[in-house]
Amino acid sequence: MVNRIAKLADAMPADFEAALIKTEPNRFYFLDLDAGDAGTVLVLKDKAYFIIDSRYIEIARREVQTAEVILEKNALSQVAELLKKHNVKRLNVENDITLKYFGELKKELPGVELISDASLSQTVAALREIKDEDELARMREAQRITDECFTYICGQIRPGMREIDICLMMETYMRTHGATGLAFPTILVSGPNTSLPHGEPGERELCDGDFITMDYGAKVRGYCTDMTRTVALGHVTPEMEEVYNTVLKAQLAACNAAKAGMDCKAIDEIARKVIRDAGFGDNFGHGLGHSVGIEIHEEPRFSPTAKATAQKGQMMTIEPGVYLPGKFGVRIEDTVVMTEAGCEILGKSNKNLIIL
Ligand SMILES: [Mn+2]
Repeated sequence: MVNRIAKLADAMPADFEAALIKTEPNRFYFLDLDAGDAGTVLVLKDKAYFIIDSRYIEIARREVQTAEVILEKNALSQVAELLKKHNVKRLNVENDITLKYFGELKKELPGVELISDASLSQTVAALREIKDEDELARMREAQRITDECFTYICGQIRPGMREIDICLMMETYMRTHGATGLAFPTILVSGPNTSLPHGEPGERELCDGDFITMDYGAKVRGYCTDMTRTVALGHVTPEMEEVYNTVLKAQLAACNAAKAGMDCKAIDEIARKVIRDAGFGDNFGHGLGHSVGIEIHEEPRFSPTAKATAQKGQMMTIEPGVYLPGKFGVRIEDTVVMTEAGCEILGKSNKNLIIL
């Protein structure tokens, strides 16, 4: 495995002494070990420690190779001892720890300067943005399962089934076909509920003439994928077809144009223009996409206010939508990997209008 801890020390400013990694996704990124919300990682210039309680100590000792694993007794006094031992006077902390934890650090680490600006969090975020081969392989596997699940569920959906039942079938399929988890709780909405971009699946029974929007993804060894498909049941009205084809055109335009080196804002605008030109500009309220990895929503974003430039190796979603309140909505989403030549769509699921 790539030593991500060594990469962190190299990426920090020259006066870097030590960093405390406490947030869950960052700890996972550095250790490649899922210990839930437990454990503390202390990164020094040329050494790292992982202080972890007895629930995870056996697996940590077996799996973690890039940090010395220490059984947790009182994590903060252990950190204090280690800082003293290594003569560390300045400690970078993530800027999204809780105020409560920050207060405890101040109390337990007297004489240590806590650096709580954004420098550590931003440095870690920048490392996490660019996926390495191993991360990419996990996301490809997650997408393969996500695609398979789409084919499976399209063969199962019938009028009269409830949203929550289909949802459960999808989640069961993914968990029994290689997913180590779900990227997020599956969104499955039907009929008028499809105008809610992140509606919750409920007891509504599917009927002829519904759109069904499925926004979901598998997780494989810590890495998420994200896909949305909207399918129809029985038949569509001309208005439904028009909206569907508009969203599809916008999605394809963005997928065809996006490449590393472009402004994220410009990529958003490509899809947004298609939707605006078709007269649905006011019905596409969210950004075009987001980065994805250990977390389902990471930086950067494709949005009208984005400041970043797309970079090679970023995993992004491209997910335009049009939502007509009280009527229906359509969203089509793929996860893509940014390259200098363009963007490669990770999945293979059909995007043309499917009428089941
Ligand atoms: Mn998404």
